[in-house]
Amino acid sequence: MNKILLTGFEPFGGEMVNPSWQVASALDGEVLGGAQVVAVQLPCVFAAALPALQAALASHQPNWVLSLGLAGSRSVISVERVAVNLVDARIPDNAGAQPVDRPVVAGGPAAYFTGLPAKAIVADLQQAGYRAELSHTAGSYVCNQVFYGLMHALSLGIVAGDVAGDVAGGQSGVGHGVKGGFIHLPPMPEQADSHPQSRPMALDEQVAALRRAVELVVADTPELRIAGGRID
Ligand code: PCA
Repeated sequence: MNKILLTGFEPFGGEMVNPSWQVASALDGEVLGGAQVVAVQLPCVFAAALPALQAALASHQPNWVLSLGLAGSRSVISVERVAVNLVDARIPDNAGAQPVDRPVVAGGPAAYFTGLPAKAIVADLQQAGYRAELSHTAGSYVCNQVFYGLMHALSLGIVAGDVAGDVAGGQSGVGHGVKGGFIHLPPMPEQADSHPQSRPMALDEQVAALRRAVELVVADTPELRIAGGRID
């Protein structure tokens, strides 16, 4: 059966929960659009997140990869369109590291676009009544690092190699054609005190919305992408 790898992050920034892992783990094992969901948690640690992603790619050999993260300052589900080759940490990661002005992959392209039908996902979620938007920045913290590292690995056809750009070291696992992308989630109601400027979204609502998003990722066709049209 086809597989979609859904990643979520461990809590960070002193919080006890992260909706990205709550959502991913809630969908773990479901079959959506004929694909099995496999959920894997990533550490919110610059030095460890991409190796953990790489290990998950190698062991699960997915056909699609959707990574999720918390955007504590946002009030909507943000379907990310662009990953940039930049690490510029606003706060220390869970290992205490706070890298600034570094590339994710030295010598890599400035940016990658998502491989997922972002506009179609946003349009579908909005039509179904969920708060969703197209986002043109995944920030410059661990989420953007994972998004960029994922897109870099998939662009090279590396799934069993080294995400940090070692083409020669990459063995062919799942090859070109594996599609990947990133969605940021708003805080959950129990996080409201930590994010007073954001409108929280209940976990059930986030899970239901992401179920729809996964179904569209799996059902992706050129027609679906064209139907997205212009979205703000
Ligand atoms: N959000 C952070 C990293 C982990 C997470 O869930 C981010 O947006 O970079």
